[in-house]
Order: sequence, then C-alpha cells, then structure tokens
Amino acid sequence: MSKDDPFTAPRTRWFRDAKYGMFIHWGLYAVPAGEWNGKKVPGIGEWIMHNAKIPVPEYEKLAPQFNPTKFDARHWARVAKSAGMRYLVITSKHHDGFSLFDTAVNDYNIVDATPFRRDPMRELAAACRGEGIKFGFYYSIMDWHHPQASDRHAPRYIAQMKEQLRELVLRYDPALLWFDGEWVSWWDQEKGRDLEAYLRRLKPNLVINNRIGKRKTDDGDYETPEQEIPKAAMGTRLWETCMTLNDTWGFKRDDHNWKSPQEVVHKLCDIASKGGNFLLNVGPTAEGVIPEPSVRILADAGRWLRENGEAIYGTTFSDLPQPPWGRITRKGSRLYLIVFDWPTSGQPLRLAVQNPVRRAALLKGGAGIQAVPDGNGSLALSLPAAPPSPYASVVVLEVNKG
Ligand code: H79
Repeated sequence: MSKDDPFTAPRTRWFRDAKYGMFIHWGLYAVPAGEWNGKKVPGIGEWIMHNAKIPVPEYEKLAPQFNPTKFDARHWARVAKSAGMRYLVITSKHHDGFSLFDTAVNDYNIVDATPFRRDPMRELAAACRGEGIKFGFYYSIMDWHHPQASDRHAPRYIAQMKEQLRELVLRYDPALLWFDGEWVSWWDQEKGRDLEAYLRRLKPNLVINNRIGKRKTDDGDYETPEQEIPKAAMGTRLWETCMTLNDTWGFKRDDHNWKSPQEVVHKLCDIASKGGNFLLNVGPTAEGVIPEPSVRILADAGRWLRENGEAIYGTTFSDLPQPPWGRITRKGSRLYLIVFDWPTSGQPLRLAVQNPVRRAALLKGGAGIQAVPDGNGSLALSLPAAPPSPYASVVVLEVNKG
C-alpha cells in the first residue's frame, strides 16, 4: 500500500508530540460493575457478558438501566486536561456491541435504547475541542451482540461496521481511531487494509492503531502494547502503551487496586524515554462519574507534568543507555535527565555521555549544575541535596550534537 511513513508524516505530528492520553471505557458493563446475579465475576469489567456467559437478551436489559445523569462532558475533558493529557480516546462501541453514539445502523445505542437519550459522544467531542484536546474513538471489530458478526455472515456485518465508522468520522470528526477485537477468525489483514483505505478516503489525516489489521508492522500507524511497556524503543515504528489505572478497563465496583501517582509518572517517563505514548484508562460509573481515586491520582501526576512536562511533550528517545537512576528523553540537542533516585547528599549523578556538554541546569528553577568529566568516560553532575520535585526531578543538558 502506498502510505506515507507515520513516523515522520505531518498528520501524526500531534500524536508524536502529545505523549500522554486518556482512555475511557464506558458502556453498559458499568451497570453490573463486575457483579452478576449477586456474584462477583472475575476478570475485566467490560468482559462481563463473556465471562458470566450472559445471553444477549439478558444483557440487553442493561440498556434501560443505563441513565448517566451525572455525565458532564466538560468536566471529563477538564480532568484529562489538568492531568496533562493531550488526547482522549473513548469506547464508541466495545465488544458487547452497544453504541455510545447516535447511530442509524441499529437501535442498540444510547439514544434509542436508554432513558438518557442524549448523545454523550457529541458532547465530549465538543468539550475536547473546547479544551484543546485531540479526540478519538475506540471501536471493536468483534461484536457479541450482532448476529452476523461471524464467519458465515461477516460481509453483512462488515458493511454495517463501515457504515457506523462513516458516521463516527463524518459526524464527530475524530483525530484518531483505535480498533480492537481484530483477533476474530473472520477478520484478516486484507480486510484491515481495505478498511484503512476506506477511512483515509473519508479523512486523510486520521491516526489509526495497528489493530485495524492483525497487528502487523504495516497495519495502521502505530503499535499497541497492552498493559506492558516495551523493553526498548521500536526504531522507526510509532507505539502507544495502553494501561489500566486499577485492574479493569470498564468500571468494577470492587476494584480498588489503584496505581500511585508516582507509578503513573514513572511509567510515563519510561515510555517517553523509549519514544512511545501512554494511553491511561479511566472507567466511569453508570451514572457518568469518573471514580474519585482516578481523578485524584491523575491530578497529582498532572501537577508533576505542569512543572516537568518539557521533559515529556515533544520528546523522543535518546541513544544513551538507560541509566540506573532514572530515564532520559531528548528534544533536538537537549537531553532531559529524569532522576527517579536522587543521589544521597554529596554524591554525583553519573551519566555515560560522550558529547561535550555546553550547559547543565535544573529544569525547575533553571539553576546551573556543575558537570565535569569523572575520568572514567562519564560525566559527574553535582546536584543540590534535595530533589526539586516529588516522584522525579529533571536535569537539562545542552549537548553538541554529533
Ligand atoms: O478494551 C480493553 C479490553 O477489553 C480489551 N482491550 C483493552 C484495550 C481486551 N483486553 N484483554 N482482552 C481484550 C482479552 C483478550 C484476550 C485474547 Fe483471546 C487472547 C484475545 C485473543 C487471545 C480470549 C482468547 C479471547 C479470544 C481468545
């Protein structure tokens, strides 16, 4: 396929620079919230239909119970914004087949089948525009509700899927499409390529993940490691780690296993130091509320980004080895040394860098740092006794390239 190189194409520039986004899993599964017939169902919340073997007509009864009267699109967009997130991706339709947007393709959607009757995707797209956040849709190819999402009837289902995607692209103008559920037997790389070409004809500058095909290196624009951070950068292939903030994507009442703000910051730094993006998930309740612990943790990490974001946004991987004390990102001739483990008082921070250093300074406050060769091929940096930021502190090095 004649496609531009996503690694350098102008249309992916915003995505490469953004580094940090909010994933939102929201759907009918937020009603049972991890319990069915009074019993806890093990596993991720949005898989409850599959895991509890709920028949389609039973699961459908969740729709009249879904009335998210506390949904506030502007608030959600502001939670993402103050977390330092630059884009947002939300489930337009997950594996359960229920559409969170106004679709003419079937009635199994939030406007026709719930008492809510509003289209939250329209509200959220507008709110994100208002906050200057890029907006994208998750869309599941696998569909447990559709009778024709099967080997035998795939062509008819795929036609409807394309129609829904046309609605999503033309009505909501998303910057990004995030496919999932591509592992079903009736989906193959060729269908993925056909769909990708179809979507790019509708909107040429769409950013699309690799699950539109079969996760091959030329499917879509970028790789999608899930719940894991790759060991190293991926050369000239874009990538984005998606991850849960607790242990589920869709809301589960009993999941309180939250990552700490420090873990969030460290994961973001680790990812940025390898040239990736971080898509971090929240699972709002059936009332439309982002769980309070999520909001608090994201806001806390967001405060770190307000002071230290220069070391993350618009950066990429350096070619230095990963140091024992933290991570390194690069923007042009600037290296950002992100120090997780601040040296004990009087001990220098050592960095295996060959290039002459023109200037070293703390990112926060800008105070100059003494940097001298240590005689063993490393640079020794004299840091103040206390780290300037919680979680991680940044030293900026101006280096002569080459
Ligand atoms: O949307 C979220 C999850 O619901 C979905 N992707 C994220 C972003 C997801 N996470 N995990 N899974 C789906 C489970 C996938 C399991 C699989 Fe399989 C293993 C897919 C293919 C092999 C289980 C076994 C399902 C099919 C065969």
